[in-house]
Amino acid sequence: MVRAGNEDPELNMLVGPPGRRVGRRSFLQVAGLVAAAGVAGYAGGTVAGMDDDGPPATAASGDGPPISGNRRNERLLNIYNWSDYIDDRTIPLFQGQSNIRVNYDVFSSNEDLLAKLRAGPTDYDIIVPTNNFIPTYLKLGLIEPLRQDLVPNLSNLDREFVETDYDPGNRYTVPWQWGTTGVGFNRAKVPGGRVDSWGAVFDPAQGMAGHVTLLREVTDLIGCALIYLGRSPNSIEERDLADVVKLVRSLKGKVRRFTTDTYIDELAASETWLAQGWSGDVFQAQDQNQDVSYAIPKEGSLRFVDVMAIPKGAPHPANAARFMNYVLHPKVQARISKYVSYGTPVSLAKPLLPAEQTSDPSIYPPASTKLSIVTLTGQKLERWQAAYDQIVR
Ligand code: N2P
Repeated sequence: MVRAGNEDPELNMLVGPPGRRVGRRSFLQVAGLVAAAGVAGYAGGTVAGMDDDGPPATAASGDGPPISGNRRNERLLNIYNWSDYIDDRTIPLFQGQSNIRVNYDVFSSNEDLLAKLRAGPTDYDIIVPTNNFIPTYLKLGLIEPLRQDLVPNLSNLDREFVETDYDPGNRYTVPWQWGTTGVGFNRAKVPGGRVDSWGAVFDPAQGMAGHVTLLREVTDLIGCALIYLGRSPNSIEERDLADVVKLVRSLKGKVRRFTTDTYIDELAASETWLAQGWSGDVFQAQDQNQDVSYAIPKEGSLRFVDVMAIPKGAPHPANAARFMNYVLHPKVQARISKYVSYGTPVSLAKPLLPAEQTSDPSIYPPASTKLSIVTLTGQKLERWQAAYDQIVR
């Protein structure tokens, strides 16, 4: 058996210095690196065989002969994931083992992703919307059922990620990682060195002006502002939404920007001192700046699961299913989760993760933490989007 590359894949899995994050700006560079790794994987002219990631990676058949529509029988996979959401080894290792070449592109908000998918057919085989958008994708017919026969590792998923309201039985989606929305802050800059309330960003203290960022994402911006105002995180009352608009607009001059993909670097550089943000992103900033901390506000917050799905008519759905199967292997989950500091939906991966991550209540909050899951459908999607459009242009 010839393996792609000379390194022991066992070592490749978890050991090694943290590499570069696949962020928005570094994407092209990393894509080049990934492409090179893929070519190296083909060099021996063999397909990597049985290994610790599960059954032998067979040739990428199964998308069928070229058929009408967009289907293509080629060893290619086009992935569209969030920025800063993967380590830099998973894609090269998958390419080496499967002989499937990967194009990896990134987006930074659910609204951007949905708009792209609604605009017409794309070449993406895997997209990673957040769970609360899945009912909308299904209603609009934008995603197709999974080839579950190619994803035996679905059995590794924790039950709560199978018995969901958005996709019971994982007929369409496979969880990538999950997390919470909270506040990333710089202990050396914020008053008292700590944060425990949404007031930190929605009513920032004197001296914080220009160093606060909020999320450029409908669910988080509107949902957390509703929580701060003491309203239901699921409210669609016009009065509540008008109050949210008024509140966030009143922050003009204090909020530096609405962003989902620059606050990691800005927190790390001590340019932003208070960022409404997602758990793992803040921990990635903390890796670079020890003054950065994360808090889930006492008023409560939101929890999300980002899920892989296959756009309807995707060119390589079988390759997509193979990648999903790979990602569900505990060692691969551990590698990704260790790097991005988000929660894994595969508990079998936890023994492979550093204890300081699995015991961290900010990554795996106890049941007592007040966290809501918001689903954005129908009227709520319309009204929340309308409120958001009055704030973020
Ligand atoms: C990754 C952010 C993903 C969380 N940077 C948003 N659902």
